[in-house]
Amino acid sequence: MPREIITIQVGQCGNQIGLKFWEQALREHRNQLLYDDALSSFFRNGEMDGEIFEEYPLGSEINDLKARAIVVDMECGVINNKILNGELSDIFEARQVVSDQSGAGNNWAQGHFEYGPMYEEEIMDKVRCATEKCDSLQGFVFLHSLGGGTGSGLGTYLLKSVGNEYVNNFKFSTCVFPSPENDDVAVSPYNSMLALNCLIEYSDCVLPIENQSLFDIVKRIDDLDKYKKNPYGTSLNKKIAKDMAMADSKGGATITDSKGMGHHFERENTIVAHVINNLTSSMRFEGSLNVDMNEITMNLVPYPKLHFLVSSLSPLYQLINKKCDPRSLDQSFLDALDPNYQLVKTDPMKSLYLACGLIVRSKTIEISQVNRGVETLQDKINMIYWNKEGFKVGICKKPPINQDYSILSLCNSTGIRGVFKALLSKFQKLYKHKAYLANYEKFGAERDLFDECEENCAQLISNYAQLEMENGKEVEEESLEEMSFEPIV
Ligand SMILES: Nc1nc2c(ncn2[C@@H]2O[C@H](COP(=O)(O)OP(=O)(O)OP(=O)(O)O)[C@@H](O)[C@H]2O)c(=O)[nH]1
Ligand SMILES: [Mg+2]
Repeated sequence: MPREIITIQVGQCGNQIGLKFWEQALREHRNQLLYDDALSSFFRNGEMDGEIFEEYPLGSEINDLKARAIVVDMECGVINNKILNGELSDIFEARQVVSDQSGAGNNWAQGHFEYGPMYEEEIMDKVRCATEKCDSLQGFVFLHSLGGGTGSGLGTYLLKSVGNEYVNNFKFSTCVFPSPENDDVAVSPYNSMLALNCLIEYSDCVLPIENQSLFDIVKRIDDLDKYKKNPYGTSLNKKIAKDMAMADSKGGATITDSKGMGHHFERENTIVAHVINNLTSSMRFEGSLNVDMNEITMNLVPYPKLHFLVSSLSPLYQLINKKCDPRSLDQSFLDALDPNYQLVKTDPMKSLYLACGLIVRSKTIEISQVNRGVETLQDKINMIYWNKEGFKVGICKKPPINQDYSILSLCNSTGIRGVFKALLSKFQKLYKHKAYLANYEKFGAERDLFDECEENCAQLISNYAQLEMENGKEVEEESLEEMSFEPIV
């Protein structure tokens, strides 16, 4: 059975989220003694012998764990400070890392057309090295943002390179979409659209995460937290305290400092890492009903290009603040339909669902409880007419640390088109004025490419709309058919 997953984390955002994910995953496996099949999906076990990492076989005691990860950034700050010299430096080997000095300057084209060809060979060599250490490679998880230059441009370049070489292994992309209201990168709509164009074509499954959703969740946590009344102590005068609270809650401090010192999306990334942890939990631990990422992709993506998932996690607010949000199990199932629990904002009641996945983590949950939760959801949502039963459920018997249970829902729903519509309109506002285009043309991103991206995004939006229309018609016809059996009175 295919097993190992290789994570490719690119750019500042990809690496900061990656780091949080590895940190949480390590904590979850802290008390484990033996290196088993499940653990080997994300980690290698062994010991350093000089420069070489000597691998131990399955079934051996856990010694040194190394992440099956490729770490790439064209700026060296995060890599030097946090990856190679941070608390988790032991789980990365220098040979897994590729970095440069100056970054891609928030320019997709520089990341894609300059750094792509420049670093392709070096990075792909590292990818090959990582795959050679796998018994049976399952696929790749990419972590990156879309709004900057490296994660967006080079990240999508690597997605293509990996796709060309590993045709039969899935490519799963976890991507952070810039906040439309609070982003420091003026050209982020260009970068995101250029990246989206590649994701539509080359990724098997995308988990979009909107920074605005993360900021809103964090703000709600702050609003709920009584301690936050005066978080900055009594010695500060009220005005400074107020300004800081404002900046924090808007994500303002986060944004203006995103490339420098200060707040580094700490809480936002903690949330994303929890999502990835839940997503991968049933691969990392033995469970009664395991689903791997291959199955998720297979079950949730009925049309190849409509492969964008809406995720929500519950309990959510407690992850950051223990005092928030106690949820009952039944409530947690329903949170799958609450935009306040979604990592990308959609309107569940106005969406058509093509397929849904639930990953439930609990030691004690019974199948009957899960079935009841699924039935409640089925009653509430509008599922496409040919897939009324389209729920895929995974159960992992190991709950997250400090929680009794958690439910991650992953839905393929037409509601996601709102995200693309908003992005397209932001893009068009800039493109209409041909703003900043010279910066992109300089690196080989011509207007043809911009036009292509615009068309493909519009096409994607219309594909979702079409499904809604067709479903409406089918449902109408079905009910007419039913009616035709009624006795005529
Ligand atoms: N959630 C989250 N968003 C981030 C983080 N770091 C940056 N961003 C967002 O990502 C976008 C910028 O991308 P970065 O990842 O900083 O850029 P990069 O990939 O390093 O590319 P360059 O620096 O341009 O070479 C903006 O929308 C930021 O708000 C992070 O750690 N977490
Ligand atoms: Mg950067």
